[in-house]
Amino acid sequence: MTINFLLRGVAVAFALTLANTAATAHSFKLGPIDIGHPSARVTAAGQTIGGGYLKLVNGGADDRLLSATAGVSARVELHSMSMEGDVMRMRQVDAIALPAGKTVELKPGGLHIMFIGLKEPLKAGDKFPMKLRFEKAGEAEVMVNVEAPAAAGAASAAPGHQH
Ligand SMILES: [Cu+2]
Repeated sequence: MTINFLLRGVAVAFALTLANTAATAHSFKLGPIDIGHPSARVTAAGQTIGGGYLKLVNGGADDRLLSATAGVSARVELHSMSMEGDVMRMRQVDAIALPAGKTVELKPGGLHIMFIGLKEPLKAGDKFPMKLRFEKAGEAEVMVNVEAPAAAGAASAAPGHQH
């Protein structure tokens, strides 16, 4: 399944979210892979999808993130996002490559986890478990922190991770 969505004016909201994540960092370890600060963006009432982010540091051999699962939504997908001209395009990917010795960041505007069919809105301060499956390192369960964009006033006026 491929999804293409048009997103405009999202760069400001992404920058604000990145600035927010350092304050409450937490991380998990699975063999040679460090899983840094899994987080999800707060969602509005009635919003059925949400974005998930984390930082993967691979201290071992080449690996791949194959899937993520969580009870908060009907489905969880791995997505890529890129600018084509002034249009943001998002599509599902089969896996996310983790080359040996490299850091891969899932973040707003780039690779991310997508929670599809949310059962309830994600509220700031909530935490929920998510399972990650890697081709070689196996499975890890991490806790995802739900976070609001840093500057709520400014961010609410801008389009967020809406797709
Ligand atoms: Cu997405």
